[in-house]
Amino acid sequence: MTMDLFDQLPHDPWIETLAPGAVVLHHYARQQAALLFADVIAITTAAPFRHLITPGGYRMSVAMSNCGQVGWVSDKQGYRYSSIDPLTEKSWPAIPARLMTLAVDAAQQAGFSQFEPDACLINRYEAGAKLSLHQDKDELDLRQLIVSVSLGLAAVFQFGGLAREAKCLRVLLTEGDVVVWGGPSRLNYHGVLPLKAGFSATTGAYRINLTFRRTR
Ligand code: MD3
Ligand code: FE
Repeated sequence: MTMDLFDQLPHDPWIETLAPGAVVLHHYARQQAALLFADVIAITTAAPFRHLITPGGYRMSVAMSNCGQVGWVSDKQGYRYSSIDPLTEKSWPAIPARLMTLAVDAAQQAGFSQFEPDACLINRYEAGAKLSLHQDKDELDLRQLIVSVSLGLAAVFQFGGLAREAKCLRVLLTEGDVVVWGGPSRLNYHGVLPLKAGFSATTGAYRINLTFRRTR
């Protein structure tokens, strides 16, 4: 019975610095998780999740969508940001105010006062889905930070170095964790290990990750 009282205590975000410029705000968005997920549902009703094809011809195990002025897309022609969703042939939905505020506030908490994202990539992981080690470098100005928000099932995130061969740190990202990637860590290799099956009260069988970016 008294456990319920503990569960309702507001817990401060626990801040962890992985590397210079890479700051994890553990649990930062946890109280808002259901509202944030409702925003994801609204966005992906207009711009449905889809499994993109890599330039090499492989179907990505992570399903993706976007909101914002542009969205990240991949096909046999390559990776790029596009103002038109190739699936619906319409503009992407705008970034909802709640998501925008969260990203800007988190950046500020991590010490970055100037962040105006123009794109938000939404990744949906089902059991077994993974993201291989990669760098994010399709943005015009690579000095601009990226803010990531995780919802639903937890996943093991791999944080490497500037070389693919560098040893990776493993970080468990759970619901409400927000990570700010700026400064020297912006070009570090990173990935997500295959998602373990489970059930989340917020998202059901899925993990959702949102990455807010300034692309131009
Ligand atoms: C470190 N997403 O969408 S978020 C991606 O959990 C991506 O879905 C992962 O990698 C996910 O590109 C990881 C954390 C993240 C995002 C961007 C980064 C870490 C980063 C850019 C530079 C360094
Ligand atoms: Fe990435």
